[in-house]
Amino acid sequence: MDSVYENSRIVLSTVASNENSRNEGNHSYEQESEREVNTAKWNKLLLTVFAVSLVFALGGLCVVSILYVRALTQQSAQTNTKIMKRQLEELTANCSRVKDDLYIKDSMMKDLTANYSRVKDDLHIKDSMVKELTANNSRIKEQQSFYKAFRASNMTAFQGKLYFFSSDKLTWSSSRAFCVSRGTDLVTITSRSEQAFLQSKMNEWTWIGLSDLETEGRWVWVNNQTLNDTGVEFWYKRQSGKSEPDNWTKDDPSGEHCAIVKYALNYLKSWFDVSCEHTYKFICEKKI
Ligand SMILES: [Ca+2]
Ligand SMILES: [Ca+2]
Repeated sequence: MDSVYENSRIVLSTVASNENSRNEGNHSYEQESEREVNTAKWNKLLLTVFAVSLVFALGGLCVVSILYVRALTQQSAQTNTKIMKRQLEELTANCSRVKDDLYIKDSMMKDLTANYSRVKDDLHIKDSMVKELTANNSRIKEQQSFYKAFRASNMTAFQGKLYFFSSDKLTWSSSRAFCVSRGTDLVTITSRSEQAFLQSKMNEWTWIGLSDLETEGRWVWVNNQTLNDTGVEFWYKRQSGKSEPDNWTKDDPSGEHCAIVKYALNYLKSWFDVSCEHTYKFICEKKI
């Protein structure tokens, strides 16, 4: 009986021992599984942390890159701005210098223009003076020529007039042109004494400065005085027939329009109208 009991107890002990062993084995497996789960969780957590860190690192790198690029851009922009500002200052300075130069040149141009105008005016004045001097010189030469001719000819003075008695014979118009070219004109007789004086100096028929070339019958002296203006006339008077001036056309069909003095007659009746194309001596006159 005891042996059976003892065997039974051994068996029970063995069973109990096996049961314990089985229980212990199950417990280790659970622990191992739990450990693996925990490890996986930690790995996952670490990966998540690593991934997040990596994202933040990349983000930070991007931000730093952006800031760096922005800083570089700003620095470049500042540098460019400084360069442009310096260039602008230089351009402004150059512009100012050019403006000053232009102002100076404009002032110089105004001065030159004013000087040119003054020189031009001076030249104009001098040109006028030269012309006036030339004209005076020409008049002086004419007077010298006249006085030279006066000394060399039978020219004479009477009551404030000089008379040139020609030795050559010309037509009336050529005679007048000769007198005018020497600063004189054909004689104008304005008094009985002058008529008497001139006729006393004549030795041939002689032109005087009287004509009716412009209007037939209207006798006018070369100084535009009429016979009414001077108040004296010394036409030849015939006892019978028409007296002078008669505008005779048998000698010249165009008539007679120029006056002569016939020296051998009464000086109070010695004027004749004749053809202007005849040639006679003449008298030039100049007031002194
Ligand atoms: Ca006439
Ligand atoms: Ca006549």
